[in-house]
Amino acid sequence: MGLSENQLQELKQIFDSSVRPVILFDDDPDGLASFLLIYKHIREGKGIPVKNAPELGPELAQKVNDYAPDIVIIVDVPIINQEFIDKIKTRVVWIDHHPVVKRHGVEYYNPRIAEPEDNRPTSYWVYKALKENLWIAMIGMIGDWFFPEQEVIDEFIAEYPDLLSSDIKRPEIALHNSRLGELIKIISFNLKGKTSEVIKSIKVFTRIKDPYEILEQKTSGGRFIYKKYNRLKDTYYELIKQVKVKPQDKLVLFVYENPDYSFSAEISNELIYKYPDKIILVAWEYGGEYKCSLRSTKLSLPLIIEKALEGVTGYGGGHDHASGACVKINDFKQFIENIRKLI
Ligand SMILES: [Mn+2]
Repeated sequence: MGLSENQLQELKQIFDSSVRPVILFDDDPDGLASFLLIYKHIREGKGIPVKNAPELGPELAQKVNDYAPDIVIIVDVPIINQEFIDKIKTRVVWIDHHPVVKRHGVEYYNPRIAEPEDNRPTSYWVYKALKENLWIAMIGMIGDWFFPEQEVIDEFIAEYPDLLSSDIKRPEIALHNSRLGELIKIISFNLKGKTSEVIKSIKVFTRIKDPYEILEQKTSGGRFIYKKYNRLKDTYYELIKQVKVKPQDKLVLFVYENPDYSFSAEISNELIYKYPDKIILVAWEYGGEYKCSLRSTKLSLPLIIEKALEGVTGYGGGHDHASGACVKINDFKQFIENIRKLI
C-alpha cells in the first residue's frame, strides 16, 4: 500500500516539469534527504529548512513568493498552517508521512491516507518516484529509523559494499555499526546550530556527488561537512560519558543542558543500541520545556507517552520504538513518575 504507482508517477512528473521550485523541508536526515533527492533531480531552485513547523508564518510565505517559484514542494513537514498555504501564489505539493492533516489548496501525498499505520519515510517515497541517488535516500530512511525492503538494501550494498554489511537488518544496528551510520551522524550534526550555519552546510551538500567525499574528506565540500561534525563530536561524547545506567532500573533517564545544540536523538539512539533491554529517555532543557527523546526495542512508545501526558502540559508521539515528547518544566517530574508507573 502506501503511495500508489500512479501517485509516484505523478510525483515524478511534477519533479520533471519544474524548473524553479522552492522546497521546504524538515531539518532532520529524512527531510534533508528528501530535499536533496528532488533538488539534485531538478538541479535548480531554493531549499529552506523548517525548524519549527507550526510557526510557518506570513514572513516565510513572503520570502517564498519573492523567489517567484514555479512550484512549492513541502517535504517531511508534519503540520502546515492553512494561512501559510493560502498566501502562497503558486501550486503547492506536500509530501509527508506523519499523521494525516486536512488542508485545502495543496496537493497532499501521504501514505497514511491509504493505510494509517504506514509511516515509511518521505525520502523513501521520493526515492521510489525518482530512483536516483540511493545513498542519499538511505541516509533519510535509516536516519528516520526505517529499514527498507531487501531489494533496496541489495541495490545499496551492491553499489556501496563498505557502507553497510548485509547481516544488518535493524536501523539501530545500522546507525551504530556501519559507515552509513557514521554518515548519518555527520549529517545530523550539520543540521544543528544557527540557521545561517545550517544553510551553509546544506548548500555544500547540494554539491556533494558521492558519500566518500564526506567520509574520506576527498573534496573541499566533504571536508567542510566533516569539520563541523568533528567540532561537535567532542561535546557529544562528553555528554554520552555523563549517562549513568543503573542495572536494576528499567529506565535510563538522562537530563542535560546545553545552550547551543540538542543531541537528544543521537544520544538516545546510541543508548538503545548499547542497552536494548532498557527504556531510554533523554531530555534536553530548552525554553521552559523539556524536549524528550524516547527509545525502546519492545514497547509501543506512543501509547505510553499518551498515557503519561494525562494531567501534564505537553505533547508527543512518533514511531513505536522511537518517539519524542515535549513537557513543561514544572510537569516534568510528574511525567517521569507516570512513565515509571506505565513501564
Ligand atoms: Mn520523516
